[in-house]
Amino acid sequence: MPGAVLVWVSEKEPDENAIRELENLTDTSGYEVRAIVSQRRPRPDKAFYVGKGKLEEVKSVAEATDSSIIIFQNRLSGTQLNNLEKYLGKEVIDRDQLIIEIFARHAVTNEGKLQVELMRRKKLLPKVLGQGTVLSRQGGGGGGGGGARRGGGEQQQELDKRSIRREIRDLESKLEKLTRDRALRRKRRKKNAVKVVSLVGYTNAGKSSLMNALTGAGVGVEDKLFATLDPVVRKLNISGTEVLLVDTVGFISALPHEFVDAFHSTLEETVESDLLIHVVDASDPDSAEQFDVVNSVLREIGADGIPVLTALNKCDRLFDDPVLPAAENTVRVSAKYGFGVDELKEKILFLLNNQNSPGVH
Ligand SMILES: Nc1nc2c(ncn2[C@@H]2O[C@H](COP(=O)(O)OP(=O)(O)OP(=O)(O)O)[C@@H](O)[C@H]2O)c(=O)[nH]1
Ligand SMILES: [Mg+2]
Repeated sequence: MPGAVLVWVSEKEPDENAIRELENLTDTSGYEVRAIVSQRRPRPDKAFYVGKGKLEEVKSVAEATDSSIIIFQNRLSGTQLNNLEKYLGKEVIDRDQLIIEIFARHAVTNEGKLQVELMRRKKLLPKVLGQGTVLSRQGGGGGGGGGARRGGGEQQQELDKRSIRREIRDLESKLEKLTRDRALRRKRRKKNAVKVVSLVGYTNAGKSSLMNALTGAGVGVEDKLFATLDPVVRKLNISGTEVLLVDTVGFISALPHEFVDAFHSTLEETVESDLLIHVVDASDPDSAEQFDVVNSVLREIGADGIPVLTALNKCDRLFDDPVLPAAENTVRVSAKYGFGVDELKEKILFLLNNQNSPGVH
């Protein structure tokens, strides 16, 4: 596996769980974490994000560990990305790009691939726009290029910018068509009065495992982040009542800004559900924070107001009570061992038949 150096800049001491998450993302996208360089800094440097001394440290650590990529936890501007790549002489990406690359690996359907391409293009645009900016410090890492060449560069930049914008428009119109197709399918379902139940939750919480436990669907399960990207729909029969169960993309803290826009057609599936099952990895020390992240994404996409059933999953790993309080619509389950699945089915049926229950708060 190619090596990566992680760079972490924060005001306070970096949080251990958040570092572990970045390591998992890095590992999932096929890089080996060789070193982590962190810096406490109240405000990022405009040109390089990190300070001068840190920049030198990153450079020498990357060389000493033979790493081919530098991954920043922090969101970088187009100018910072370009400056860093030039100075360090290696590929530099931020956490957003890392997530988008994982999405790209896991997209299977045409729709999923288009959504990922749209995110990629949107993320690429600021980098292209930042290319004309001259390094504002340290004179740059290797020859500034003469006037004639710079003129050519600007022309190239303009061409790149236009072609990326055109690609974005193309992708958006292709996706719009797919969104309309989905809406049509939903209308048909509604006419047939089939209820739709969507599994939502933090990535790796066990949504696909629970889908399998509920329906025997055989959906891919992996100890990887964003293993599921494209929505999977399966029939679920509960005591003679047939419902449709949807397994979909998981959420993560600080999702790339481009996500909600690009994944519009997939997220609509969630927004139009009759019931949400919020799957929580109750064995994760960060489960309370993850619970809040998922709720805020649900609010952002307009899925608050839909009744929610909380499934505290991975209870087989718990020796103590889960961190989250056992609220009214909460079931403790283990998708892996099938524990609590019957109770979950009963609650699904009950909530679908009593649609006045509260949604996300
Ligand atoms: N111990 C235990 N492990 C579980 C349980 N449910 C899921 N897992 C494991 O958790 C990991 C993630 O499970 P998935 O079902 O792929 O999770 P997901 O929420 O669909 O994840 P993404 O699609 O990546 O967002 C896998 O390694 C599963 O085997 C459970 O009840 N107990
Ligand atoms: Mg999954």
